[in-house]
Amino acid sequence: MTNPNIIRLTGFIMPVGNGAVGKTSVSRILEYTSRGKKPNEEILLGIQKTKNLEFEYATTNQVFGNREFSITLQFLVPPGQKEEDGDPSGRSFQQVIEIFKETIRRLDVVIFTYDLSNRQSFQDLEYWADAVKELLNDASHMLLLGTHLDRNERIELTEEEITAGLAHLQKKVSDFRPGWKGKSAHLEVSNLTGENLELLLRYISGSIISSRRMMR
Ligand SMILES: Nc1nc2c(ncn2[C@@H]2O[C@H](COP(=O)(O)OP(=O)(O)OP(=O)(O)O)[C@@H](O)[C@H]2O)c(=O)[nH]1
Ligand SMILES: [Mg+2]
Repeated sequence: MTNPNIIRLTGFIMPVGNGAVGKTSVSRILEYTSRGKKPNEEILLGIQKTKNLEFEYATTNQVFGNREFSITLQFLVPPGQKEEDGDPSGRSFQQVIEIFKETIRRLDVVIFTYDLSNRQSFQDLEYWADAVKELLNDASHMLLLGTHLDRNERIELTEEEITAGLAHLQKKVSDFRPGWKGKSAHLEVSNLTGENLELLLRYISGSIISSRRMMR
């Protein structure tokens, strides 16, 4: 039976970042997390390079304050292929955005995604801030997400580097959009072991609620 007191919301989330950082993986695996399941290698192995805009979603029940919410996270997952890569085997991020930008009306959360074992993918987030900034609105929240937390060859990004990186992304967005008042945070997860994915689900849910309140 559906509970009439539950507040239902759908939020739109776009993960951006270099190829193979785990944008599709995290969007797909969160659906398993929302059903209380752990990910496994088989699911990850079935994920292929993104060549167009992909859609994944997960629905989660969360309590904030004394309110119960049923939140649908609608992920819009673009390719990590950059226009200048000139790879003809799939559409680039820019080609996909050119096609879909009129249909993407609001993003509640942008997830700047990098692979914790690949420093370049962290450094390139600046590129992705430039690439995605026109799709944001003043209440879009931003999350800096490190994947591959399970890897042993993790690069050691210090807390200062992460904080500075996040501040840099915030500045890019607010220079472009002076009225921007979204919130930012960072989190590290593993799409293989599921570590911190419940926290991610809750963080994104809270961001959607907050972003909606700001737009009122
Ligand atoms: N060990 C481990 N592997 C991961 C993790 N996240 C993703 N992968 C693997 O990394 C590879 C790339 O993941 P994708 O989700 O396809 O990456 P993407 O960012 O969507 O890449 P593009 O579609 O090319 O832009 C896949 O083979 C995944 O199995 C993680 O947290 N840990
Ligand atoms: Mg992908």
